[in-house]
Amino acid sequence: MLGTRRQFIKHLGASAAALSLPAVLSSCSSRAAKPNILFIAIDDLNDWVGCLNGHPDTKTPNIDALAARGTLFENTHVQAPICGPSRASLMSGLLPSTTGIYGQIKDEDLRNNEVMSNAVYLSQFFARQGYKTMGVGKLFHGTDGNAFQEYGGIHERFGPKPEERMHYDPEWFGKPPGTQTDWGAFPDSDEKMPDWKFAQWAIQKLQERHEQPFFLACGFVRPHVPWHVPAKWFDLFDRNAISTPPYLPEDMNDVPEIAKRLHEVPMMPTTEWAQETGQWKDIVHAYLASTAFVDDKVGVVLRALTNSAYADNTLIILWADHGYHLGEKNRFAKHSLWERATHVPLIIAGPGLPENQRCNQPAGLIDMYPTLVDLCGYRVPNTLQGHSLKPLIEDPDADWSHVAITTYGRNNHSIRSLHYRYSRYENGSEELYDHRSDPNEWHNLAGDEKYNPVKERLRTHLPTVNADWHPESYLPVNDYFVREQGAAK
Ligand SMILES: [Ca+2]
Ligand SMILES: [Ca+2]
Repeated sequence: MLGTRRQFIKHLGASAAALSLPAVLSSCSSRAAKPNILFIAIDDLNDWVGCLNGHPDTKTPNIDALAARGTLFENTHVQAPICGPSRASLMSGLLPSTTGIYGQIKDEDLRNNEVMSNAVYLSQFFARQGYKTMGVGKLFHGTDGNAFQEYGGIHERFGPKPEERMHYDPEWFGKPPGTQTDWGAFPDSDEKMPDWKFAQWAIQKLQERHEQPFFLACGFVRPHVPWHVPAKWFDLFDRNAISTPPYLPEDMNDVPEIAKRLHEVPMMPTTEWAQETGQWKDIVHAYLASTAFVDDKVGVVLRALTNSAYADNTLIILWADHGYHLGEKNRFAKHSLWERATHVPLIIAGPGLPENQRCNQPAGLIDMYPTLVDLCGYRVPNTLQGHSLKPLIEDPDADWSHVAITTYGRNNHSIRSLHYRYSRYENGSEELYDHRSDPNEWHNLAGDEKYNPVKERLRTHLPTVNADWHPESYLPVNDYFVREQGAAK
């Protein structure tokens, strides 16, 4: 009976979608009417955006307004919890376990293995269909010069720096170097920030006349460290009233040893340190200020699109390359297979697409490539390892058997389903969390026999290939990786 009713609702949903969806989509069958694509990337933005309810004090009115104009995939996860491998994966449509790109990598080295030498990047796919491809800012880890026909540069990447660090330098505390982590109000105007320049470049492209459909990519770099933005963005918040995220000091007691070693980021501040020095709220304040700043730049570009000749025929997709811990799990870092580092915003909006929809089925950034191909009416190449999300845009409650997979280092994977996170490390150690009762992932259920069927089911999604490290990919952040890479080379 239930099944019959569900099928009936699904049928209704499908009919409604067929009627309401595609001004854009149905017109996609003709080559002349291909929609443009505005592809907005944000660096190191976790789920602290208003529409995802990740933090009560965050101010992201422009991203929230975009979510209200489209579909918010509220259970979206990255393929890798750091910049380089996350971006290499989503642009190639291939999992890190297939490419061997588990760590950072220079763009000029991306192609130096057999799998990647044959990959067609997302932007290149559209170029082959006759699109004009343009990009600015951080799209790959640096940028691959061949990936866009026009590239507007990355400027000074992470922004102008104060003469001296303001609040944190790992070497002040006897820690290893290797992070730009610092925070504070700097410089004195938005115009000095690379993100401001990236937005201006994108706006200029939106004001130009284009004879072909375009793929325009704009990659913002805040809230990546250093958390330096002008004072006006700090002034949006009352520092003393800012909430710190949930933290359980004994949280690591039920985490496998290999997970502790793998997740170690010795150069970064710990929560214990931030509590002792009274700086936790200041760090959160700076991250929120950086997030509000980048949200404003997203808004500037979106308003330019609305005021352009392309307002009615442009798909918009907004995403972040991975999340970030701001004190949860005793860390201020990405580099983890836990929720706050894997969970990111993903919004897809455009003329003719449903508005104000939320979908909580698991999605991955790897799904963006096939989704855009599908939404624009092209056949999805069978080499891609993601899945088109178009069925979920048509009906957010559609049956969905896929999961999101995050990989950190070779053969360490975390599977996110609708309700669970299941992580399995190379030596067989496991974690299991039930997000219905434990959204902070404090209570590892992996040792409880009651959950064996759940683990067994989730295990079937683990990648069957665990490629060797790509020869130029590296991540020497801790002893685990130094040893791994030493063994690999
Ligand atoms: Ca990043
Ligand atoms: Ca725990």
